[in-house]
Amino acid sequence: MVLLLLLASLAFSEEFIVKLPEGAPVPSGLRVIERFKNYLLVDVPEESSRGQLSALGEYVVRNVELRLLARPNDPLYGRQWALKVVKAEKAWERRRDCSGVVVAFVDTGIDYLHEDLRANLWRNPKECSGTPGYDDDGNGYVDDCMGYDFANDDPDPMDDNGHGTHSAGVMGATGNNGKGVAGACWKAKIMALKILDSSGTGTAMDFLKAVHYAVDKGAAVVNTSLGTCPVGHPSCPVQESDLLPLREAVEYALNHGVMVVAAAGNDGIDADRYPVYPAAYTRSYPNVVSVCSVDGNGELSSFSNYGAKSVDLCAPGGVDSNGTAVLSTFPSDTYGFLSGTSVATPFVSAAVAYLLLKHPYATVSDLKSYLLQAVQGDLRGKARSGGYLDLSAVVSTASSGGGGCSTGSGSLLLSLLLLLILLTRPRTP
Ligand SMILES: [Ca+2]
Ligand SMILES: [Ca+2]
Ligand SMILES: [Ca+2]
Repeated sequence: MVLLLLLASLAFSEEFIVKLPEGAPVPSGLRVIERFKNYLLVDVPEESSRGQLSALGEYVVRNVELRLLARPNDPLYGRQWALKVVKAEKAWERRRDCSGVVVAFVDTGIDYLHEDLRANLWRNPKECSGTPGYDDDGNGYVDDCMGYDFANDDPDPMDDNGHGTHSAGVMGATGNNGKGVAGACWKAKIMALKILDSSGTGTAMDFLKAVHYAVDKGAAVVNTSLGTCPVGHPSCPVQESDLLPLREAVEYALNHGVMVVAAAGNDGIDADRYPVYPAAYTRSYPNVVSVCSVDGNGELSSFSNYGAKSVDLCAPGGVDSNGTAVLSTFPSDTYGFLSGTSVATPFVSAAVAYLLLKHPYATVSDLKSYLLQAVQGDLRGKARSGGYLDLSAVVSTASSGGGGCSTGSGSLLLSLLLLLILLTRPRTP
């Protein structure tokens, strides 16, 4: 048969769907990959034989590739230039859901009723369905259903400033829901912890309490878009010795394998010389990531702190070529623009969440090293990684399971340990 000869003689091929007439037999000589009812998936070498195939069936068409439509339908998405800077669409082809990881936002609170956030908020089930006025989960906080307000010492972390709602939306505004904006994660689990008051100021004591709360309630990442003034700078009254509680909060997170993603600060200075904490703890703690800000062109924002040792990587937190800042959620079902390293930080928290989902047993050091490799641009001398976040690289690093992953002795040991645990795990009936 001519067709058979054609199939045999040509190396290059393409898949076609042949629809046979109802009840017709499968023609001989076809390289059938799969049959479904009267549809055949066949391997066809070239265009010429397609014409011959046409005589056999009702129609013959290419088996077209379907791709996930990673561009979300959120009406304001077209104005979210920062998502393009981090290559979010490419990342979303692989992953869009971070809801397997709880990310605590230690900030001004969150408008947890916001139309574009409420689906993505963490809840404390024992308190949400518990007894009013009673500490149902025994964690020392009464009725903390939606998180806690440490600034006013009450269980309502509603945002009375706007900053925390904006930050939360950057990481986890509900994507593809036909409303507002898209977060770097379309689905998320965001814990609202308010330590900054309506004017945006808070204390080290409340930071300590909030980090303990986050860790004790199972958060894997603490997003902290706040910090001290640049220590050592004449304008800053803070002494290093005053910072022990802040340091111990970071240590508490470290001891429980929790990452702390922190803003590098908006003083436009070298943080190696004038460190802003907690971000600058990246120098001594593997669970801390310090985030600087880039503009739409991938260059360091003029306000952003930098530092070859004290800053890890940047993310978009500045303005694009039109002078437009980063769009996200604002309280009362509104949307608005903000800039700052605090805006850049939740992009990196999203990246850490994606990494954790793929590598649930990775150490904080592993996570940090994956992150430092997943960068683009040229920010050498400004940040340890020498670049700014590439979310698509984060997600492919995460999906490769090997290539980009650290194979240090620590990881190897952990793998061996896991293997042993699996091998000795009792069988369930
Ligand atoms: Ca409680
Ligand atoms: Ca209660
Ligand atoms: Ca949305």
